[in-house]
Amino acid sequence: MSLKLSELCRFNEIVIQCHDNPDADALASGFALRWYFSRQGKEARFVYGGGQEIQKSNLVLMNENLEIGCEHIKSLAAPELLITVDCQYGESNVTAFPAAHVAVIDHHRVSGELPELSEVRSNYGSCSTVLYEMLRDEGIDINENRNIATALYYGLMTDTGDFTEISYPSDKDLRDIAVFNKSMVTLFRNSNLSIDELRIAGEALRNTTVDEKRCYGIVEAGLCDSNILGIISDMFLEVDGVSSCIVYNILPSGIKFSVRSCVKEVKACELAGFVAEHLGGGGGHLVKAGGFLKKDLIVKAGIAYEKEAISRFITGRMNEYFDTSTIIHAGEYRADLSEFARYRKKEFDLGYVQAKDLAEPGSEIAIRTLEGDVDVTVTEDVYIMINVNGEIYPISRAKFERSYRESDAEYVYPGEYPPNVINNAVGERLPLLPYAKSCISVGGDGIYAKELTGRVKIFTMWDREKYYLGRPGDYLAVRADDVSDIYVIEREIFLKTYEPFEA
Ligand SMILES: [Mn+2]
Repeated sequence: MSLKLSELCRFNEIVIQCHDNPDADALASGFALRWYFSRQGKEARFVYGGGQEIQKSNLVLMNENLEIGCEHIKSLAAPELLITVDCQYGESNVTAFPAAHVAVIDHHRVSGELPELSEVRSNYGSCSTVLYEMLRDEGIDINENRNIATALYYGLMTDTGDFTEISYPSDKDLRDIAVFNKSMVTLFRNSNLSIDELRIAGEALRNTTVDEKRCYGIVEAGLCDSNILGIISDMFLEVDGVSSCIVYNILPSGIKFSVRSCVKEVKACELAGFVAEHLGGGGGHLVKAGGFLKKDLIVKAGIAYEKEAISRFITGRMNEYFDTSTIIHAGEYRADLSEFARYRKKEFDLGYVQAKDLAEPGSEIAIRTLEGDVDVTVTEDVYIMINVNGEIYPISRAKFERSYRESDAEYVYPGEYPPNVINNAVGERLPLLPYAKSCISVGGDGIYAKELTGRVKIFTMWDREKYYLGRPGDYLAVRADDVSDIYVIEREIFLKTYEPFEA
């Protein structure tokens, strides 16, 4: 997947769309893309949907002062080409508009099937950086237009916590190269809140609840833009003793909330998903996330749609999250094997890749497993398994050799979407299939496993910073030949691929 902007010029009627509740990065990306088209003699529209018009002061100023002209729309007659920027078509925060063709330019994790015309660089700090590079690839210098350079710089700045979360070379390039309008950026930066929003934040912060045992905080805020919820939660997280928090407000149609976490034991995106389970949706990043609970679903669940009942519900969900998750650190945990039964893998044709075929030894790659992402340093001894359903996970060469036998058969991938890993240093996606070889499971010593009755977070031998999540019904597994190697197997995969084994 590598999209060039010039490939999009074969279309004539073009609409650029960013996510609902646009942020600075979304505005900047669409702005730069529309500028590109206008240079090619094509007039594109730049729009966003959703119930709310941009309210946050810095974004209103940015949209007006830089002449971005992003329009809020309710409906759209299907254009020839719809390009989503800073988001992916089909996502829950992207109002679905019809289009004859769809393209995607983004920097978030891939969330579903991508159209053929897409460029997603998941490890980039901002979509502004993606646009900066795509323009450069067309021989266009962003500094030809001061407003474009200013928008892209500010988009990157706001998406990376004032550049503090920057680590990729291209992000640094944009930061250092952009010749931006300093007074404009200073103005935006100091217009983050309106006076009413400052009062809403102040009022909200007077009524914080902190659970000292579980180290979380809860705040209900008044009516405000969802970005303000984020600002309040950022501030709340700074408090000593608060390592995760949720800030919400009650809207006529449902409850909007923002989640933060500064500890590796709590992924903000997972906590947001837990709070919203069955009642709406939640997600985001490890540190910052958010979500929405739909009023009709809340009422249907028997919860009164009023302050007190909602507060009790949110507190209950938070307590449940912390009380029902067990944290396991591989290597420190000693499994009580009397609770486990022994299993071995059925004989299957599987695939594997040697990590060194994908990236230089020493480089760090991100492997997206079913139970969570792991960052792994490439060595001669790292292999990546491609399991029966096409999902992937890392395995050491020694364990691979004990459990699998190489086969001469050509490898046929069983899944729908070809798997990738990401080279973290450059944010590049590396497809596995060109290097995949066939192997057959030989059983080996097998594993000890037991069905989970609660949620388990496992910091495996592979990654001490990010956990695998196991849910009730999944299986906790320990390798029989190395009981310190503990992990989670998703229920369906376990039932499909393992059988009882008497040694
Ligand atoms: Mn962004």
